[in-house]
Amino acid sequence: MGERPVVQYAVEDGIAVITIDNPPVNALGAGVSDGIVAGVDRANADPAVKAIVLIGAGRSFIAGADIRRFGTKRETPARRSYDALEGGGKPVVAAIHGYALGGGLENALCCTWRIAVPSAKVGLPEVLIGILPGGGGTQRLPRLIGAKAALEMISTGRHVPAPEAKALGIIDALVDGDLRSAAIAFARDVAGKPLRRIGEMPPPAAEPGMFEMARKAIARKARNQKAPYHCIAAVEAATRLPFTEGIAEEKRLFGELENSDEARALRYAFFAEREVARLPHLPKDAPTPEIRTMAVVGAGTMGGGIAMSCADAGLPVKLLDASAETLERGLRRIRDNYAVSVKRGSLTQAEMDQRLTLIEPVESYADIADCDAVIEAVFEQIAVKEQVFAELDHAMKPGALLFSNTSAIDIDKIAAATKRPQDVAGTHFFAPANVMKLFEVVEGSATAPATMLAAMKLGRAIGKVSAYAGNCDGFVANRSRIPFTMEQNLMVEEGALPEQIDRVMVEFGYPMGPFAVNDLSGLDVSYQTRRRRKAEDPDYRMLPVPDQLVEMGRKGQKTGAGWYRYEPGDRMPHPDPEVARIIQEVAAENGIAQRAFSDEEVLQRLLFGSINEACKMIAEGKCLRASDLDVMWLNGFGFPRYRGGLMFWADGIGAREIYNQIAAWHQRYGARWAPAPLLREAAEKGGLLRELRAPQLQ
Ligand code: 3H9
Repeated sequence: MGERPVVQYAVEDGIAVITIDNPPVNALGAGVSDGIVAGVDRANADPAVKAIVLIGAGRSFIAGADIRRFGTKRETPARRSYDALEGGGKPVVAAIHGYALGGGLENALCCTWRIAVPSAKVGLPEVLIGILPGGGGTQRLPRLIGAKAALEMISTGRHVPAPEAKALGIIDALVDGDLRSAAIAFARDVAGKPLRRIGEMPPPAAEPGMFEMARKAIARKARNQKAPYHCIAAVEAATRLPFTEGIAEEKRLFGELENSDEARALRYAFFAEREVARLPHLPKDAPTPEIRTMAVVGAGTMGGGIAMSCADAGLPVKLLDASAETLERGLRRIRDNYAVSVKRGSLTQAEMDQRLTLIEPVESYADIADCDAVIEAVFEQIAVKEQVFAELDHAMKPGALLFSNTSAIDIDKIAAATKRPQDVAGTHFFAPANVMKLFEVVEGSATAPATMLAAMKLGRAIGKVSAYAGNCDGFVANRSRIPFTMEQNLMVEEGALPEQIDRVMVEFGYPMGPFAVNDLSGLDVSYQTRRRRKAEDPDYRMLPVPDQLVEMGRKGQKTGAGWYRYEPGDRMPHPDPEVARIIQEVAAENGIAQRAFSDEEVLQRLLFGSINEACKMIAEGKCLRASDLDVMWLNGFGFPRYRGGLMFWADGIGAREIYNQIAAWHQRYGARWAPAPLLREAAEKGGLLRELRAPQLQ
């Protein structure tokens, strides 16, 4: 038997049905566009065919061009499916379910009609992978729905739900029931009606100043990127050029983006975020227990945020706290957080009310015994955690999964407080838990594969990006950040000012510099941690500058001063000569020579130590893939997505150069810069850092 064709053709009731069948998401891979062209030609040539339906098999219409093929050499087809669909003499009905994205929606826009099931989503998300719609979308969508609405869709790349798409005029009809039969019936109805070709519509009008305003609005977010600006330029072209010239302009702009650094980085990030979901070292046949009901222990800031994440995803959650007062305070905080979203317009009051009904406050372990999984989010102290897990072990039904949101405590010690360590894993959220996407799943030495898989799935189900972490101090994400934070502080002692370091990182693409972030989250937390660490380890390197700031009452924004000073009622950081003076004093007391830093040195000192640490964690098997670390930095630490991630960015410099620099710093600064053997190996072999994998995956 031959392989099933990626495009199938059938005629039913005088209607030709062209079905795209290219799993998993009907991307426009090899043969798909040719298959559509052949189907359309065949239908147009057959007098018995009155109209044509274009539909997707499986879970989606068409998710767009095959992203894997970008940046590779591709043959230019003799005729594009877009031209064939729009140019024929018979009406074509696009029947949409699942997703019609990118080239998928662009093909649909070349059809005469578009119908969809209510759950479908449409969009032109190309900007998110550093390109622009290159199949006529920038010219047809503005003609169909107006320049303003099209500009918004194309420059955000957002997925528009079918009912909204109908209101915008993208979808002609919403249909319930079997889509294929509905599409055939619709096609029979419209057969013989005049054909409306979007490409023949006049250029849409644009409000004066609209494009200039759009450029201004994205200036901060689109720093260092071309694609968002090219998207605006392409829509602008639609408003002032005849269709064919607009298409030529779109093609020209697309050509400038396809192989750009940002497009390569964003494509890499797209696939890294899919790869991170896989745990190939676990047995293939491990079951994945279903989690339908959740409990969270601890109604503090983290616990509340976790409960919100569950409720946001429609998952019922019981929130347990031993103290009625803490519980009430926690609930108030949750209500206040939702109310802010309602005020901002990102949530409706009805949605807020619905979410609140999913969060049930309870005061005893017996009340949560029946839940499928529980996440502990209590005070970060081993004795407290052990007590909670002993209670959970006693109370929870057999098979319930016991997760800890610890960011610092050994999962094995926590699991040892139970008689079911196989059911225990870490599920580490990043603050604020209801906002940050990263969800580290920590495997203890006794954690069962089923527990790991269920935790990974739970993360995805609540809209997070789940990533594997081995059990080690700091787990993977935070451990990889330690050198960054250390160098940030040590450079200051050597003479780089916080405002220089922050500027370098903002110019690099971070939304905020690390010192401004410290001020936002408060300097006192890490101050306490340092004291604790010093008590445990006399060799622990203290940080006298931030220590002194805290001791002077400069704890960050909340006290009106930290690394910067703040005007009342304003969050804008102002460089403070007082801080410069403290730095000089500390340096003088400790005999640290002051010098100037180039911006490049600042950037490299901050990031190279983390690359080195990543190599160590991969060699230890704590981090499975370098690309997992990239996903963590993108979703947990605000690393600029258009740079792919820490290790992808590192490859732009090269393992050899990074190794040489680290080796030089090792000579100069000592043990903390000892190069990782895996980094040395990559440098010697000329390998790519982003392709490094843990021993258990080899
Ligand atoms: C474009 O169209 C350019 C045009 O303007 C024309 C220019 C000339 N290509 O995400 P999932 C794979 S640009 C290749 O886990 P979900 C994905 O890697 C494109 N592969 O599922 C994964 O594979 P695996 C514009 C793709 O249900 C599997 O499908 N379109 C593509 O969570 C399942 O994916 C986009 O940017 C693709 N286009 O989400 C849409 N799409 O199983 C990109 C998916 O091996 N895609 N795969 O890991 C998405 O946003 C999501 O995949 C989607 C489904 C929402 C569709």
